[in-house]
Formats: sequence, C-alpha cells, structure tokens
Amino acid sequence: MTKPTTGDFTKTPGWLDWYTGPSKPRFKLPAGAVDAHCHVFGPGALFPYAPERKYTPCDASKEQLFALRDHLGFDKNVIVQATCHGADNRALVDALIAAKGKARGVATVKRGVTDAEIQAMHDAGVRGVRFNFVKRLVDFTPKDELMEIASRIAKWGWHVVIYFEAVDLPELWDFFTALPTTIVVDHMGRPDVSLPVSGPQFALFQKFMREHHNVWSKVSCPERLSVTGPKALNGEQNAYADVIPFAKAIVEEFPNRVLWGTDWPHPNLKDHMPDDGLLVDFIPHIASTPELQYQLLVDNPNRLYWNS
Ligand code: 0GY
Repeated sequence: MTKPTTGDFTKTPGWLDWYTGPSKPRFKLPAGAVDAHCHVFGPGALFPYAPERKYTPCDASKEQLFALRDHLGFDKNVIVQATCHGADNRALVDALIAAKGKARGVATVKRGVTDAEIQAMHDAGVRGVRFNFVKRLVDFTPKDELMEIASRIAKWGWHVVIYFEAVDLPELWDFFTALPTTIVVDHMGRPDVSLPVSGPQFALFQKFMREHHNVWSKVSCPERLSVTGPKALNGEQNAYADVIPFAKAIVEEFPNRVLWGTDWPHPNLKDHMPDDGLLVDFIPHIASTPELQYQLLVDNPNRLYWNS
C-alpha cells in the first residue's frame, strides 16, 4: 500500500502511521465477510479535518481502504465517521459513493440536520449515527439533543452506534436504554481487560446486552484494549491474549448481535500499530466455529447494513 501522508495538516505528535505492508491473513474469511468498523481520514487537502478535532490523523484515503479490503479478503466495509472530521461527513459520503454498494456508513450529525441531508446520506449508504462519549475524543453534547437526533433518524431505519468507556456505563445506562433504535456498541464498551472477565464491570455490560435485545456489540479493537499486547500468534501466547475471554464470551452468548472490524487506520495509537493481517488471524480465537464466524462476519453485518 502507498505510504500515509498528512495533507495540509500536521499530525498529532506521537501518532503512529498505519501499517503499509499488512500480512496476508492465514485465516480465510468466509465469502461475503464485512469489515464493520473502519474509517477514512481526509485526505486533509480534499476533506479538511474539523476545527473542533482533538487529534490530527495521517490521511487514510478511500482508495487505500479499498486496497486493504481486497488484500485481507473482505467483501465490504462499514465506514464509521471519526471524531477528527466532526459532523462534516463529506469524506465518508465520498467513500460510500465510490464503493458502489460495497460500503455502508455511520455518520455524525448535529441537531440542525435537515431531512433532505439525512435522505442524501441514506441514498449514499449511511445507515446509522454515532454518539461518542469518550471524553478524550469529544466535547459533551446534551442528552436531549442526542435523543432528538435518535428519534429523527429512526424514521429512516437507521441505528445508533455508541462509543464509551466501561467505567461510564452506569451513568449512561438510563440514556442508552431509552434510545428508540437498534444500538451498536463500539469495542464491547471498552472493558478494562486487566480486571476479571467474571467481575462486576464486564457483568454490567453483559447484563446490558442480555436485558436489551436491541443492543449489539462490535468485538473489535483487541489492539486498543489489550494490556499484554501483540505477542506472536505462534509463540507461547496469542496476540492480545487478555482480550480473548471477553470477546469470546460476547460472541458465544450473543452470536446474532455481534460485528467485527479492523478499525483501520487505527486512530490514536502511540505504542504499537497492528498488522491488519494478524488482526484477522485473531478472529478464530474469539469465534471458534465456522457457524460463529459466519454470523459474526457475514450474516449479522449484512442483516444490519444491507437490508435496504
Ligand atoms: C476508534 C477509536 C478511537 C477513535 C475514534 O472517532 C474517533 O476519533 O473512534 C479511539 O481513539 O479510541 O474506534 O476509531
């Protein structure tokens, strides 16, 4: 793949470039597999980063994303609006149109969004909005504004993607459980994987999914959640071994409400940048049978994103 650039912007100090030579995965993805969490960044010279952003990424264009899709063996992508583009969805919509049906999108919108703007995004392939509660990424948005947006987009059959830290789930519980749409949680609600998988923090997340059948989870981002890190897969330990029990528990209890994505180009990573091929090789450790793999990678994302 071509090297990352930074357009007209200077990337945040310490930010690692995405990996340009991903390995070919040993795990063969089933036909029709979807990378259900990835981003496009800019390029900044064409699609400037938002003034309110908390970081400046390196560019990660639609062409580079589609090359990765083909290299890894995915059929389609779900492209998620990242905070560095704020509520300016032009780069996302541009990528969706260029994908010619092989990508769907999750946008960020503000209260003032018009029906015509929602319809135009729907026509391009947007099927959800993202509400971000991770404090290092966004400024606070009042809950009544988010609830109003959720009620509006529900009419298009869209869902709400939520991104939060596990410690914040108790405080956000009432708001999340009042949302009128399907809800998709990013990265299992970011559990602290140094705590026991059977402990109260993760139990609350499991209760959230158990009691609310409209809640789905992405079992993605082991590289972001792991404390043990990227040990070799053929060594003593698997890569991101400490994340496996958490993701496996969610896949096995809720096989028809889980999604998986690479998270390319991996915003905000400063310690190590994952090889996307090795991330794909992580999948059979959390979805251990062909049936679970099919639900996670093919059936669930196609049902949620390509049903209209
Ligand atoms: C992710 C994770 C992160 C960033 C964003 O929108 C974003 O900026 O989601 C993060 O820094 O944890 O899923 O891309």
